[in-house]
Parts: sequence; C-alpha cells; structure tokens
Amino acid sequence: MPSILKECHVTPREIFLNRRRFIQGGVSAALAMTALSGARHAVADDRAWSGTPVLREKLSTLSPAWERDDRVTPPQYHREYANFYEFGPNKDDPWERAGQLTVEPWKVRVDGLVDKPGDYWFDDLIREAALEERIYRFRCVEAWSMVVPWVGISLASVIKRLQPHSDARYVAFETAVKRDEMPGVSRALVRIDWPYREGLRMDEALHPLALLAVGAYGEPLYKANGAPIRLVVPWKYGFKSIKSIVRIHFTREQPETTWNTLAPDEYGFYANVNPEVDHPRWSQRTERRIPGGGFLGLSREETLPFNGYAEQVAGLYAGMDLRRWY
Ligand SMILES: Nc1nc2c(c(=O)[nH]1)N[C@H]1C(S)=C(S)[C@@H](COP(=O)(O)O)O[C@H]1N2
Ligand SMILES: [Mo]
Repeated sequence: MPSILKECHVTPREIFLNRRRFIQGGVSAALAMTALSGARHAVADDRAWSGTPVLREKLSTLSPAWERDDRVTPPQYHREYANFYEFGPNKDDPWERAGQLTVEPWKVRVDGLVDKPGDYWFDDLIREAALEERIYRFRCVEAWSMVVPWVGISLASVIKRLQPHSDARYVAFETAVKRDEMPGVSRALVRIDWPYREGLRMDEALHPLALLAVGAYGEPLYKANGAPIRLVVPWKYGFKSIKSIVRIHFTREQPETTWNTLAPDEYGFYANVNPEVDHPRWSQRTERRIPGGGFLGLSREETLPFNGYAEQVAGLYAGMDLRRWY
C-alpha cells in the first residue's frame, strides 16, 4: 500500500497465479520437486493449522454451505494471495513464509476499561461461543476483492462476556510480534511501527456482522490468513481486519491504527468501503474480483457502498460526512 511498494501491488494476479500453477502443474517441475520434496513437504504442512481440540470439535458439528455457493472464491486464491506485512510486502509472502509461525499455545491479553481483564487462552475465548459460517464479500483498499466463507464467533458475544465499562468507546486490537518467525517485522521494509494495530468504535464492534474468525472454508484458518484468530469487518476495507490477534484493549480515546498512522491522507480510521471516495492514487469505483472473469481475468465489478452491507450498517454513520470521515 505505501507508494514505495506500488510495483508489487500492481503486479497483475494473473502473472502471480499463473506462475504458481505453472510451477505446480508442469511435468519437469514435478520432477524437480521430487528432489526437494523432503524439505518442501514440511513447509507445506506448516501452512495449515490443524486447530485446537476445542476448535476441531466445534468445526465437526458445523455443516458448511460454501461448497454449494458458486460466488465463493476458491480456497487456494484466498490462501496464496494475501496481505500480511509481518511476512513481507508481496502478496505471496504470507503463503511462502507464514508456515513457521507458531500458533499454539496462543494467548490474548484483554485490558483497559473492562471488568474481566486478563490473559485468555484461545480455547477459553471460543469455548462458550457459537461457531458460525459467514460468507462475506471482502474488499481490499487496493481494489481487489474475494468472497470468503469465514468460520468464527461474533465479536459482540466476546465483548459482552468481557464486560467493558460504559466509558469504553473504542476497542483496539494488536497482532503478535514474533521476530524470529516474522521476516517482515525484522527486515522493516515498510516503516510500520509494530505491532500492527487496528480499532473500531464500540458500536461498530458490537454490530452483528463483525466477526472474530478462527477458520475459513470449513477448516481452521491458514497461517497466511491470520491464524489462530483474526477480525473480519466486511463493510470496511480489508486492512481493518487485523490478523493473529494477541491483544484486545478497551479505551476512551480513538486508538492509533497502523495504516492511518503511516499515511493518514490515504487510509482513514473508519475505512468504510465507499465507491464515492477515491484513494489519492487510484479509483475506488470498481474492483477486481479474484479470480477474475473476462479477458485475462481483468473484468471489473462495481464497488458497492459499505461493500454491499449498507442496509445493515449505514445507520452507524447517520449524520457523518463520509468524505471527511473516510
Ligand atoms: N497483522 C496484519 N493484519 C492484516 C494485514 C497485515 O499486513 N498485518 N493486512 C490487512 C489487509 S491490507 C488485508 S487486505 C487483509 C487480507 O486478509 P486475507 O488474507 O484474509 O485476504 O488482512 C489485513 N490484516
Ligand atoms: Mo488490504
């Protein structure tokens, strides 16, 4: 997203995905892979996360509908084309490098203006909650989009259990910083002041569409997509949907958030999907659905206000000038 990284963001995904398909599908490539299979195999297995016993048990009772929904982005595109700057700035960095991330055991610190602060194990956060599949449109600020069948628990249910104080007006989130396992953090290619941070106004966080995802496509999350637990806010640009969360903080003031701090003119705190308000360097009127249709997969779709969820969420912003509060 920063201008110094423009090139990698405009690399058409056809080039990136075709390269991968070529590597995996070619006969000579297959032979070449045999020699490396020992090493490659371990890496490939690490990319998936098998989930904790509590998560596996909950997943086994879910009957996913995504396979019958032809709008859903095929799973490999979601896993292999991702933003997760802790692993590097390129779309394939998370897939190539996140295998080394350890996600168990995983603790989330809850602090700030809340009645039930403390360190919560992953299983304790999800044990009492109802696991649901939610098929959402997902729109990156870079103007590409997918349709992802998330599996998760409503953020509101978790917040209610934690019992924030009445003066807590915002919820802030932080991603893990594991320098040994996250090459993007130590190499500091982007001037992000780690940890990656995000935040929501309390009424946004309590909205029933806001989800804490622990899986997708009926399986535990892949590490590239933010295992073991990440936020999904479908009416906002993708950067709000912070991955691999280790801290939930309740606060009175609007929290500092990563992209807003880095480039306030380009990325707002609200970041509601809005075709009327262009990014300073590109239009937000249309988007590239991945994988694309049409010639070279380059066809575009209209971007919808609030990413198509206006009916449900526009009321949260009644009376606000959405050009000013982008
Ligand atoms: N910690 C962290 N969370 C992150 C990011 C990141 O770089 N680091 N990138 C964001 C952006 S820009 C997008 S588009 C989504 C991508 O999520 P996906 O892998 O599920 O497509 O993750 C968001 N969450
Ligand atoms: Mo994004």
